[in-house]
Amino acid sequence: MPASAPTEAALKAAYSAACERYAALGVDAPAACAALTTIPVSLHCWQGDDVRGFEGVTGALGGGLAVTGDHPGRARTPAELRDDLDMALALIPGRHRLNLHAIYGEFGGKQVDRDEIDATHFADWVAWAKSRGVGLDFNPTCFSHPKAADGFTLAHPEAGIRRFWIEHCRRSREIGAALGAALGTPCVTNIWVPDGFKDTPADRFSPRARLAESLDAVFETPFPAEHLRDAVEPKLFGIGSESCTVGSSEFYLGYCITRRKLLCLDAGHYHPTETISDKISSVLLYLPEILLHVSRGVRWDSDHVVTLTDDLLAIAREVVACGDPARVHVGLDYFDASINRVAAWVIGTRAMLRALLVALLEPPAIRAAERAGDRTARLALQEEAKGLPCGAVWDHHCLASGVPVGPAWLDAVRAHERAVTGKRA
Ligand code: RNT
Ligand code: ZN
Repeated sequence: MPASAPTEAALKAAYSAACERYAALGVDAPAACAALTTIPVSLHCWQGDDVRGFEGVTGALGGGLAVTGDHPGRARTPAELRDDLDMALALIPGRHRLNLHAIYGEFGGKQVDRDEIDATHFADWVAWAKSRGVGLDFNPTCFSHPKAADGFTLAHPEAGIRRFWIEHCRRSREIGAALGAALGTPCVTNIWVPDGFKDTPADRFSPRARLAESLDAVFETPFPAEHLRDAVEPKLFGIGSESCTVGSSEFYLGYCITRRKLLCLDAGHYHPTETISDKISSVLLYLPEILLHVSRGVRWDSDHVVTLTDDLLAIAREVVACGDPARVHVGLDYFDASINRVAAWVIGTRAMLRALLVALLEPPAIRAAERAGDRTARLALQEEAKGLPCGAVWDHHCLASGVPVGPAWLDAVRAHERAVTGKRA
């Protein structure tokens, strides 16, 4: 017998019972839902096309990144990518953002090298974002390019190559500032460079000094904070840079604190047992704002689709527990080509939002127990909280936001696959 979707009346009844249950614990569930709508998640454009972009040259994915899988239907043009994003956004409650990479510019069939890009190449993205009411974020693309073929960009030993990537990153910041100005919401522009060593370097100091110097050159021009927020992203290792990454965690933590930049914490960029949830409160003590790249590493920085794991719940909890979620820009970063790419966006973004909702619904008695020094009660209440009816609140939040409740969103993705993505060669 096919399962039937719950009726609206059943969803509302479950929600009102859940609200009562939460209210008894001092938690205002409708207020939690209202708070959730104020937290945007930046969807990463690169899930839609396996990090290929629209430069027109189909080089291999570089920078030690890897996309695996051969599910049909990746977006091949900006119009297709926007179409797929529209589908995904229609299935996710709330207003969100789109995170673009420089290679997703629209170059009109011309060869425009990375040191020649400007805001005009993103005019159609701005028009789309305006009409959808979404903000844009941006990233220079310092990989998948002949001048990054040996694995070095901003820390390259040759000054000419460094200059090329400095120019690319400067232009990326100009574009970011233009996007932010056009849309009236600051564009978080995040720099990640792959620079690193496959095998034991003889000199770790000089490349790091070069990276700091290049970054300082990139950040020379100030832009208003209402238009642009600069972020930089550390990493532990990549494929082909297993022994030493120039832009390590310590490198960028020091850089951000001394240069007042946003630190980007990517969940896949640390040792496999190291989590970013514990880092959030530490770095927020020293930096006004940070960026998250929420991802899911499986055994390594594999960039699996984000799901509702303990790790994700812990990250969301810390975003909320810091007291001002606006200080944490939440972005997604994964790429899976083995499943429907629109579904990958929807699954990951809904998981992120559900984790944030769970955090917003946390009973205050847990913190109170800790303040009172009652570790037994803290642990008991943490465990009991896992059984609270957050699912009923989430379902109602989806209903109230006009998006499908439960797995019903999959029907829309399947229809889109039949009519659109499945027909792509
Ligand atoms: C790479 C970084 C970086 C990229 C994107 C495509 O390890 O996580 O953020 O994934 O820029
Ligand atoms: Zn990342």
